[in-house]
Amino acid sequence: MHAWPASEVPALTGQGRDLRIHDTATGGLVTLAPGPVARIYVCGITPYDATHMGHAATYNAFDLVQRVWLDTKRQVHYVQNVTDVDDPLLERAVRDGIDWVGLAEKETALFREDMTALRMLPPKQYIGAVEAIPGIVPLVERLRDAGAAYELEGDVYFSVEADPNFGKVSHLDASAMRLLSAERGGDPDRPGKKNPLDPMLWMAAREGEPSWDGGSLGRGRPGWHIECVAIALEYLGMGFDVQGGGSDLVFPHHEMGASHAQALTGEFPMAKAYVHAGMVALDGEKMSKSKGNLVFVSALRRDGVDPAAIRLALLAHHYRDNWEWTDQVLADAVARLGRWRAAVSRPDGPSADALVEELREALANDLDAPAALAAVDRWAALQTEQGGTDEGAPGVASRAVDALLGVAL
Ligand code: 5CA
Ligand code: ZN
Repeated sequence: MHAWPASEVPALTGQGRDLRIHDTATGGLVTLAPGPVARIYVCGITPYDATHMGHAATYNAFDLVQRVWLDTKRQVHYVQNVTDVDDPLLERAVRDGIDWVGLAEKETALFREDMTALRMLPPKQYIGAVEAIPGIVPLVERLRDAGAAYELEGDVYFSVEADPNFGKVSHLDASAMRLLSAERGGDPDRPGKKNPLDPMLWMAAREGEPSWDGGSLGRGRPGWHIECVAIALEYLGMGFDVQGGGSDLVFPHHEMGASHAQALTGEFPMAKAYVHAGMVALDGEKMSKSKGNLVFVSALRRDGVDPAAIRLALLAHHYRDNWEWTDQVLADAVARLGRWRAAVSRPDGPSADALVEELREALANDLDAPAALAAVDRWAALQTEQGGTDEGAPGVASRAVDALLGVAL
């Protein structure tokens, strides 16, 4: 699949900082030391509805990760998937009496537009589940042949018992895992499974549903977790730097992904850091396509909201916090954008050199975007109240805000 166009990232003078970030698997901060090419996999959308503020907040977090790395003069190899065949997508197409392929294409196209408007850096490879099937089938065959997978009425399940490190991403107990599995696409109550938590790797063709040639697996379609593992291992390889997503992906998705990868390669962990963004809520409940309590990026854009203000609204929250979208959040962001734009529109001002360092420090410290915004607020207030004589300062400030926060002033 094609991704979306990249906005330019200005190079800043001085030295970028290495990123310290929270790793769910170890439960603490890790300082990442990627090679010259940092590798990141971020779980993409299931395209059955438009991009909402929760998605945008999660992608914003991983965009910041890349901006910190780029500032250290590293290159970034970024891979993202699109779950363009899965139960919720097929169910929505049936509900609305539309073609599932057309639905996925339409929502993916809208996602690209939203990401472009928000100045999110595009992945180098943007890979759909359907196009990944030829790579998924041999992995499932290998897992089966190694005894890490088994067949149940034509479907193929992964055996969590095959992984000595199972549980080391989420650290949940069995009962919590069982509840989350049932909530998030698993089938713990299906009779005949070796362990209720075992996730499906390959689903045999169902009447009226799309299916693909699965070689010795028979016709069918891939399970969810193996999709991301196949794509990540093909394009990034084992031991990449960050696997990212919202906190609703900790279990089962990222736990099972680590397990599949462990059974395939004998190594743990698949990613050096498992990084998870908090959940954005609306009216007290997690924003979700299944509940329908949604604020869409595209709807705000249609209403004339500047995408830079949407981005500032996201940045006003720490990525690991759960937070609530309200009209006030947006109004505050619009006001802040106005203040910042006024501050950089003057030809001179107070020196912004210290501001650049404050932004670097804030983001390197577990992506503390609210601290970064507070630093820009202080510089903008000084500019407004006292001004200054440094001729390059407004340019330095706006380039730093663009490069590190993705906000064009
Ligand atoms: N296709 C899978 C990942 S492989 C999937 O979870 N798709 S999704 O469309 O449901 O979600 C896309 C991303 O947005 C995921 O990282 C998910 O964790 C995140 N996300 C979904 N809802 C919210 C929310 N309310 N707040 C923050 N992030 C969210
Ligand atoms: Zn994923």
